[in-house]
Amino acid sequence: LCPPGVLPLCCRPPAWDRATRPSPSPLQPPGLPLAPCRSFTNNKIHVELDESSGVAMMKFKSPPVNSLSLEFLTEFSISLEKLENNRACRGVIITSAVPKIFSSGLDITEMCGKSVEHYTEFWRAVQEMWLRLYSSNMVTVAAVNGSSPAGGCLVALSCDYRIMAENPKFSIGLNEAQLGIVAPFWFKDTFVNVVGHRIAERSLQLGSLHPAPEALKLGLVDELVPEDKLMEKAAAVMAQWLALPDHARQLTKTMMRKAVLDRLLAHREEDIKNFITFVSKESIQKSLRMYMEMLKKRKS
Ligand code: CO8
Repeated sequence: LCPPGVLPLCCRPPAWDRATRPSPSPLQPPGLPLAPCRSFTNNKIHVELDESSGVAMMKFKSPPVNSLSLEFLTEFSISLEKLENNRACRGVIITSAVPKIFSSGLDITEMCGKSVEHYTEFWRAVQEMWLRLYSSNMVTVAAVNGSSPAGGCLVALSCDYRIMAENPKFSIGLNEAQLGIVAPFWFKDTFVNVVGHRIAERSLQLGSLHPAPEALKLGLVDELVPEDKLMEKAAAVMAQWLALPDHARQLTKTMMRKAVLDRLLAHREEDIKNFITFVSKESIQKSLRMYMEMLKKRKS
């Protein structure tokens, strides 16, 4: 039994497995064999698997800004699990179908004026998404084709490789301090593992959002490429990583990431409690409301 708020992912059938596919499409004439199930779409994410290369393309499609709402995070975790359980899939490229935005990070409305039960469920879903992505056995490549603040940056940082569109208007970083909130320790750990302690410390304290060229200099992204070459490059990088035997790469990845993953796993419930205590404070609620108002004002 899953505790309340835990996604019962382990209980779901792998929807990509042709043998266990529940029923043929209504358009499928009776008696004909099932066509290979290659794509999967839900409300906020579209996934397409090329079974010949073993590479899936995951596209965020939740306009206006791909904010990581509870529904989004749930779909994200389920999509990752489906791919992970599909033997034909060895790697996933994560990108956005929304122009100019990779992801605007956690949906701030999920953290404003909600119940303790809601905060618990939401935060568990944030943890679940990160645990699945950061520990994935698949090769994960982020093709960052737009701005990527806070939780959006965490998604990119959790991948094995980051390629960003060469557009100085796109920025990336953990800007929590600008909202008057603090990046949780596992956001920080993930950041430190990519850019090192000094850069992470300065960037986190200042809540910096780094324009793409600066992000490259800091090592926050691995490569910049012209926007129209992004997917091509992501596919080339993926092919390079997939040229190695999976087991050696996977064991190495586990060795590099285990300590950080174990830290959250050991303190998961405490981390939820801390989040609830923090986000329930009137001063934090005020900061978040003011930030949302600032976003709206900036627009008008
Ligand atoms: N959550 C909810 N709504 C959002 C978010 C968000 N993260 N970001 C933008 N929106 C909304 C805007 O309010 C606006 O709504 P409306 O249309 O109703 O006015 C709509 O999306 C479109 O936004 P913009 O007009 O600003 O769109 P632009 O294309 O001009 O800019 C940006 C896009 C650059 C993404 C911009 O919206 C932005 O900077 N957003 C804020 C990003 C941000 O700071 N995210 C941080 C979230 S916090 C987080 O991820 C981690 C927190 C972990 C710690 C928690 C401990 C308490």
